[in-house]
This record gives sequence, C-alpha cells and structure tokens, in this order.
Amino acid sequence: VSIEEWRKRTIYQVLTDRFNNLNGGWCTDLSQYCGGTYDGIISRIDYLQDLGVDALWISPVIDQAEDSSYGYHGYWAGDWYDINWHFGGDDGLKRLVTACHSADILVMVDVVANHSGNCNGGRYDYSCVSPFSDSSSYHSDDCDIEDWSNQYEVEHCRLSGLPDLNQENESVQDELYNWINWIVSEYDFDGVRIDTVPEVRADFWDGYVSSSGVSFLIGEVFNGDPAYVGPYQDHVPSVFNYPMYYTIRDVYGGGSSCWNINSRRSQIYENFADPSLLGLFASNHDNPRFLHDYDDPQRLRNAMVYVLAGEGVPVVYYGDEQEFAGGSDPYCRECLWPSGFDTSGDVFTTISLLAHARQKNYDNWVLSDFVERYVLDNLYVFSRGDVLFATTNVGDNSGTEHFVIDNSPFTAGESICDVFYPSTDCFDVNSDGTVDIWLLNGEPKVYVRESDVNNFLG
Ligand code: ABC
Ligand code: CA
Repeated sequence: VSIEEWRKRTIYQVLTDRFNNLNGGWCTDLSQYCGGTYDGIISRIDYLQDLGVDALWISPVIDQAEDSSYGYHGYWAGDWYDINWHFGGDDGLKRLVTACHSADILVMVDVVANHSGNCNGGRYDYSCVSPFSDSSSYHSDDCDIEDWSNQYEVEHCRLSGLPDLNQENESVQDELYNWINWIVSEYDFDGVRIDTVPEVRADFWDGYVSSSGVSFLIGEVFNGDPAYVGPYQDHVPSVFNYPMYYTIRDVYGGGSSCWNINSRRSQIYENFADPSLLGLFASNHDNPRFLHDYDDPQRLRNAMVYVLAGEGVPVVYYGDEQEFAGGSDPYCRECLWPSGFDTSGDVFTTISLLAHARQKNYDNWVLSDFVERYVLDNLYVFSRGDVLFATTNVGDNSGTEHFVIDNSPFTAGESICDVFYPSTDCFDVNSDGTVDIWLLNGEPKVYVRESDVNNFLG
C-alpha cells in the first residue's frame, strides 16, 4: 500500500483489549485485561464503516511478559514471535486482517523496538523474553530516564523501568530488523506505528524502516517542540504531530487565540520534511481525553474538523466519537462496548460526515493543498480544494458569531451550502465576493458549492 493511498485514509486507533468483548460485561479494573479481542473487532466492522474510518491501528500484538500486573496494552514484550492469546492469538489476528481487507480497511500494527517487558516482577529478569533473554541484549548503563532533556539518558536508560534493548549490539539490531520484516509479512499489515522513537538512536530507524516492507510508518515522538520532533521525520516517513496536538487542545479546548494555529504551522514548516504526512490527533491512549480536559462536545467538534480536514493524516482515538471523557492512563482507556456502539451522537455524526466525505474525495479535496483563509482570535477558516472550513474556539452557549470573510474559494453570487446536520443550509456569496459566516454556540461549519453538495456528501 502506497504512501499516497495512506494520505487519503482516516485512521482509527483502538486498544484491542478495550474495543469489543464478545462476552459483554463491565470492566472493573482498567489496569488489567478487560477481554476485548480480534473477533470482537471483526463483529463490529460495520461500526467502523458507519464512522467512516478506513484504517485501523491496533495495539501491539505480541505475547507479553507477565509479572505481577499484565500487559493488556501490549507494550511489554515477552515472546516476540508469538501472538498475544488474550486477543485471540495467531488465528484471531489473521482473521482480523482478512476481515478488514475485505472491508477495504487498512491495518496498522503498533510495534516497540526500544524495550521488552519485565519478567516475574524483576528488574533484571529477562527469562520470559524470547529471543532477548540474555542481559547482553540490553544496555548496561542500568539507569532510569529522569531528565528528558538529556538525550544520552533518553536513549540508554530505562523507560518506566523496562529493560532497554541495546541496538548498538549488532545481533540485537539485526534481530529487530528481521523481526519487523517478519511480523509485517506474516500478518499482512499495511502500515506500522512505532513506539518510543526518541528512546532509540535516530539512525537505527533507517534500517528498521527499510526492513519493514511497508511504505507508511508513523513514529511516536511524545514532545511538543517542533525543533525536537521534526528531525525524526528524516528517519521515519511520518510522525505524530504532537506539537499541533497541544495547539489543537489549547485553541479549540482552552480557547486560546486561533492565531496559535497560524504560528504553529509556520514552526512545523520550518522543522519537518513533509508536514502533509504527519498524524493529526486530538486524543490518544497516553493522555487525558479531550473531553476530560475540556468538557464541551462543541469544542471537540471543532477540534475534529481540524483533525479530519487539516493538513495531515487524521487519527481518531476510539471512544472520542462516543464522547468519552476519561482522565490519565488508564482512565482514558475505557471499554467501548458499554456504549452500545451508538451512532447518533453529535461528535459521532461530525466525524462520520467528514470521514465519509474524505473517502468520497470529490474533486480531490483531501489531496489538495491546505490554504489558510482567514484568522481572528476566535475564528480559523481554511480550505482544501473547493471546500471551506470555519472553526471557532468560543465553545457552547456563546451565542451567535457573525463574520464577513474576504478570502474563500468561492466567487460573487455563487450559491454555497453548509453541509453539517441537521440540514444543509444554502445562501449566496455576496456581490463583492465576501462570505457571511454565522456560527451559533461555538459550532464549526463546512461549506461547498450547492452544485457539489451531493458529490461531497455522497
Ligand atoms: C505505566 C502505568 C502509568 C504510569 C507509568 C509510569 O507506567 O500504567 O500509570 O504513569 C506502556 C503502557 C503504560 C505504562 C507504560 C510503562 O507502558 O501503555 O500504561 O504506564 O510501563 C508509549 C506508548 C505508551 C506505552 C509506552 C511504553 C510508550 O504510547 O502507551 O506505555 O511502551 C514517554 C515515552 C513515550 C511513552 C510515554 C507513555 O512515555 O517517550 O514513548 N508512550 C515527556 C517526555 C516524553 C514522555 C512523557 C510522558 O513525558 O518528553 O518522552 O513520554 O512520560 C509536553 C512536553 C513533552 C512531555 C509532555 C508530558 O509535556 O513537550 O516533552 O513529555 O509539554
Ligand atoms: Ca533505549
């Protein structure tokens, strides 16, 4: 699957353990397994299709080192060549990939090359790890990462006490390169999400990427500074746009000036090789959810318009569409099934409309350049092709805002329509070419020409 194909996709991030437990039930302890499986996901592919997402990012798939607690999230590797039986094992994973491919959903696997798990609760016990069961596979520095500004420490010390693989040991490096090639080809994955990128020396990733056999790999560099994150895109084709994540939250959540989007974009252009390929997101599994920090679905709707139509590849974190509001890890990792997979909420509908429009890609708007059109403290308007997006940061219950903008893809006298529900609302572009934008109670709007409405909505 080509990079160009990935650009059109909308990625949906699930924690495999939390998406669907076919036996139902409630999860009482979010720090342990809750029973979600690959077959659970397969049985709800229709839900993914209703939402309009067409790429699925699943948890790390391999067997876990089980000590006093359990790696329900998948980041604590045990047997690298075995598939986590809790999720359905080898057969279950193969069934999932086949079912997704039949539904034209790409599958992205999450992988870790920085560390393994701890065995039997011991800091130096590697006995349950295969093939890295010997201490020579790990960095000998024996320290924990404390100072995130010390890059030597970040690369050689342990993240949360996890055994830190020594990629400077050539046999470890070769094994990791062989492993990524094996896992991708054995399970027919279409893309890769790479964990803990800055915790391994940057040039390790060159060989990892070329061994992977896929074109789209997206790395996690958990840092808000574009100057720190940007250079990693010289080694991994895409990385998550963590700098823009913080800006999306500050602006649409916290109500800081929309000019912050403008200035963040300039920084991103200065520091990244290809801003258009970065992963755009408003929530993930390591941070309190958007609605936890900003308790207003109208604000989340604006953020999702930016995520789905802004510059980058959109990533929707499961549960945001259900307006979940969990706090820090593990509370942001709720079980989805108690929601009943409802498809009627405002945030669900907003995501669904835009994600389906992305699939339609009428007039190639998804692949067209992002053009910033009009910015005020409380208004951010941009276009992709001939689609115009108006977002605001004032939140619900804020009354009516009226703007007249003099920069849009439309010309005087044309009839254009806001396509958001409950009904499409059409009006004419003013005779001087300006467009009147009315936003009620902090809502976002999306405008297309009246003659294009059906093409856009499909
Ligand atoms: C467990 C417990 C947690 C507990 C933690 C210490 O141990 O569950 O309650 O707090 C997995 C599990 C976690 C588990 C960990 C450790 O393993 O999912 O539940 O936490 O056992 C990735 C994954 C993540 C995964 C791992 C480990 C890595 O997405 O799910 O965790 O495989 C660092 C790493 C990053 C990692 C993240 C959790 O920790 O770099 O890869 N995520 C600074 C640093 C970041 C650092 C971050 C958090 O703090 O720069 O590198 O991320 O510790 C901004 C700044 C940033 C700053 C943030 C906080 O603020 O610009 O630099 O980030 O403004
Ligand atoms: Ca390391």
